[in-house]
Amino acid sequence: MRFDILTLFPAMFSSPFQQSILAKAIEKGLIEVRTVNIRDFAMDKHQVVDDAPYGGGQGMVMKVEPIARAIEQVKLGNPSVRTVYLTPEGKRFNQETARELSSRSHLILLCGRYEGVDERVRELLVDEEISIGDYVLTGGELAAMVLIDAVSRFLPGVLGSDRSAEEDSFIGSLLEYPQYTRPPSFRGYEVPEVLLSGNHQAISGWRKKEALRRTLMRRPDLLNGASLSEEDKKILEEISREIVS
Ligand code: 6GU
Repeated sequence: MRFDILTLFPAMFSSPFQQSILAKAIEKGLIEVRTVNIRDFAMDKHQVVDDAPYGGGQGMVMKVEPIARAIEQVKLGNPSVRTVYLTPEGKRFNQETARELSSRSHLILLCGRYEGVDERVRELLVDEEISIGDYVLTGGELAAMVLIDAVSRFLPGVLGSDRSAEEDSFIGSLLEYPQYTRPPSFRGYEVPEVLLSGNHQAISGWRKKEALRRTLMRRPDLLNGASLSEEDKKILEEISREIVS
């Protein structure tokens, strides 16, 4: 899968993709991440990419022509590429959107700065607008990194062969159970005995209960949409009884 990031700050993207799983994914050719500097597509002598808003007001607006030329250059190589604009006004990004986007072979990620882009960019050049949450960042660059990371995890071979993105939190609508590794005792805080027992049935029972407990305590909203078995519901009742007593 290929990502073309349109940005005024391409240097922001150097290190995140040179580490760990995403670096390996690039090395294996599973993903390709390129940056396109929008400023290179400003045709005037001073390479102006922003201007004051018509009608007055605070800040600067990113101009339409450099963005249009940058997008059109990427589209020369692939006319069917999908263009996503990262903005706090977009549709909220989640695991489901990440999975959907992972079925595409090529995305353009347009990163806004300042007071955003000229509305004609959104009307004429963008297919989809995405926000990564209800807070305001200084630009779309960090959001683009988040999106690429979450989407790439769904591509076959990016995670270890024995793991799949589907198994992780939110897909089954439960949070993960607590994990421990050596030592068995740290400053008097012991690893739960059942995990050292070698009794696999007891261990999976404990993990199920702790995943349900954690979800109930931290993200009860996830339980509404979860596909809970009768067994799960019994365990939840048991946890609720333990809490009140
Ligand atoms: Cl995509 N951009 C900016 N600037 N702020 C955000 C965001 C995006 N998503 C959440 N906050």
